[in-house]
Amino acid sequence: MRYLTAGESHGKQLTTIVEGLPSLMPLTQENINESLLRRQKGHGRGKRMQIEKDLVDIVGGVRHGYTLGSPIAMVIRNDDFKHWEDVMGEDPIDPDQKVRRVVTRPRPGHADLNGAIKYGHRDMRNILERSSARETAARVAAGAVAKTLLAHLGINIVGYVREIAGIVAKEYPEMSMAERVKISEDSPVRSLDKEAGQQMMDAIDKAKKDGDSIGGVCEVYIEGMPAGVGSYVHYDRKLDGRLAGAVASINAFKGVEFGIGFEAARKNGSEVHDEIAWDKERGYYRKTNRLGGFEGGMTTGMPIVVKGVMKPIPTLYKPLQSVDIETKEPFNASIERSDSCAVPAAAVVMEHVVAFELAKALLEQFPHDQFPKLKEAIDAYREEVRCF
Ligand code: EPS
Repeated sequence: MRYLTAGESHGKQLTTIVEGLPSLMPLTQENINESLLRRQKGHGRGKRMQIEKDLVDIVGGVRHGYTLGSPIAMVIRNDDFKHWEDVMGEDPIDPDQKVRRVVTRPRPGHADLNGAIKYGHRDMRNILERSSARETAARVAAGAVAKTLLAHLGINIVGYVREIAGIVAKEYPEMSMAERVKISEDSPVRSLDKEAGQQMMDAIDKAKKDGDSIGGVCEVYIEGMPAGVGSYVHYDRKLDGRLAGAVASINAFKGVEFGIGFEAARKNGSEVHDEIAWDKERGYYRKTNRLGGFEGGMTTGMPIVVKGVMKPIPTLYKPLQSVDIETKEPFNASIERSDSCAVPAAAVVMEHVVAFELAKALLEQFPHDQFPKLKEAIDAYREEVRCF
């Protein structure tokens, strides 16, 4: 299974194509819209999210509520396009027509300057329109399809916020999946820890007032993946490696951890590795889950716990120095609108990006032309693992 996205932030629409999904899997627009709506929420979002109401239009690959086995094509329209038609239209323009909203001042921390150098654009709008995190809506649509597949296989996934601006939410290793989903959904910053959540909101309000932006840490938690998915035999088949790549590819993400992650560097081996146990009902399990559900590039059958670090959004009201590419003069980069913190939304993006990689790994490992046969094969494998 693979996916492609296309579309510019203030262009007509975002398009997503997911290819390689089995036939006969129940899938509705609601499955995807629920995810899109979650991505739009969160304390700290800017004015753009008041303009957009992200709704998907499935335009291929689904009939009467079931997948056909053909590529799934999805469209999310940009409501803001109506304000940008003359700037973002696809038709050629007269050579003497003045283009509006030309960008010649690269924002520090953005793709603007490097992208302009690479693609030879003097108007950096051609870069920022695509490098914008607006694209994550299209990725969430692909991930929502994957998440639906996982849910039908009894694999559940949720993303929430662990940290914003140095305020760290408590860890709840015993918390059930249902509670994680409900509590994070009810929190404006997707925090499982109410007290820390309030402090995070205060920090976001302060950053907004100061014209600054703040980052944080998202965590994605998955239950129900069978042991032995992924592989140790070759570098590009290690599933934790693939997840790390996918997470690091999210806009503004700078680091990835599994389980106790970087903390492992400061502990002895006996404090890091998880002891193996067995009982009749569960089969093999680990007494702890410090490695976050992976050993040797494969799932252990324990919950998968992945963290991703998001830097503060680089589009700042508070100006940072840069250089105009036409005049070569220094100037202070400032902007008209931005999010002061998008970490809660990024947790939803990360959840969907991870869901896609997990679903993809399952489809590589099990026969997957038809969904009922995939489910049958995975159920049989689970029983095999239990009795191994
Ligand atoms: C973004 C800048 C803002 C954000 C946008 C990402 O958009 P605008 O330039 O239109 O104000 O709102 O995020 C989204 C549109 C979205 O859907 O998440 C950026 O520069 O990355």
